[in-house]
Amino acid sequence: MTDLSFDTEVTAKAAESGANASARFRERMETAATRSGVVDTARVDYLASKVIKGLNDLIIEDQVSYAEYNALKAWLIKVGEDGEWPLFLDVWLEHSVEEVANAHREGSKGTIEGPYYIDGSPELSWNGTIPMRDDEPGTPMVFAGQVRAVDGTPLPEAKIELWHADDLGFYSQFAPGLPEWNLRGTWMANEDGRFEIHSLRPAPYQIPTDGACGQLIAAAGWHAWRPAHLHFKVSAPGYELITTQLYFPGDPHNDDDIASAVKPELMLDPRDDPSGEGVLVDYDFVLDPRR
Ligand code: MBD
Ligand code: FE
Repeated sequence: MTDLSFDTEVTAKAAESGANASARFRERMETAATRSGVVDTARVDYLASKVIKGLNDLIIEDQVSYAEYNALKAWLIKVGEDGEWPLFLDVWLEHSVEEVANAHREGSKGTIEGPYYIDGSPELSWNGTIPMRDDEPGTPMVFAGQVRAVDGTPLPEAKIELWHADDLGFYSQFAPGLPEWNLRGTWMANEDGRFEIHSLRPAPYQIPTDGACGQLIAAAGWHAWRPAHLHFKVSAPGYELITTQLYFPGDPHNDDDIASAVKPELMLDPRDDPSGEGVLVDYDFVLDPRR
C-alpha cells in the first residue's frame, strides 16, 4: 500500500520552505538596509529598460499569445504567494551573478549560496561533529583539510561554515520538525589552519516541487534535481569570504543540476573509511586577500 500520509507530510514541508526562505531573506535585507538601499538611478534605468526590451522582443519574435501571457501573469502571482522568489532566483539566475562576482578570484572556486543559509550556526572546535539527531539517517563522513591563502600561508584564524540537507532533502529552519541547527555548524580552524568536520554524506536533492517552481518544472517537462551537495562559507580576517558547494563524483545530476551550480573544481574524491562504515574526504580551501 502506498503511504500517502508520508507523501503529504513531505510535500507540506516543502511548501513551508518557500515562505521561510522569503521571511529569512527579508530579515537579512532589513539588517543590511543601509547597504542595499543605494542603487544608482542611471543603472536602474539601464538594466530595467534592457530587461523590459528583452521580454518585448521575445513576445514579438516568438508570437506570444494572450493565453501564454495570462499563464505567465498567473504564475508570477503564484511565485509570490508561495514565497518562492528566493528559490526561483537562486535556482535560475544566481549562478550568473556568482560568475560575475567571483571572476577575479585566484583561490578556491565559489558557487551559488542558494536560499537556505542561516548565519550564526553553533561554533565547534577544529574537529567537531555537526549538530544532528540521535537517529540521523546517513553515511558518516569525515571532511578534512586546510584553509590557506593564495600564497600558501596557512590561515589559523579561518572559520568554516557548513550546512546541508538531511537524507530526505530537508534543511533545518526551513522545513518544519527539525532541531534548530540540525546539520549546520561553524568550525574554527586549528593553529595550522586545519579542520576535520564530522558529518554525514548528503543525499541527492530535489528542490520543492509543490509550489510555483514545481509547476513550471512540470509544465516545461524539466526535472527538479540537484546533485548531492555540501554548502560552505569559508572566511579569515583580511581575506575574502568564499561561498561554495562541493559535490560527489558519480551523482546522476552532476551534469544537469537544475541550479547550474556544479563546476569541475568542486568535485570531491571520497574514499572508504578503513576504520568504519563511512567515507573520508579531503578538500583544502584557498582564500584571496581582501582587495
Ligand atoms: C538548494 O538546496 C540549493 O542548494 C539551491 C541552490 C537551490 C534550492 C535548494
Ligand atoms: Fe542546497
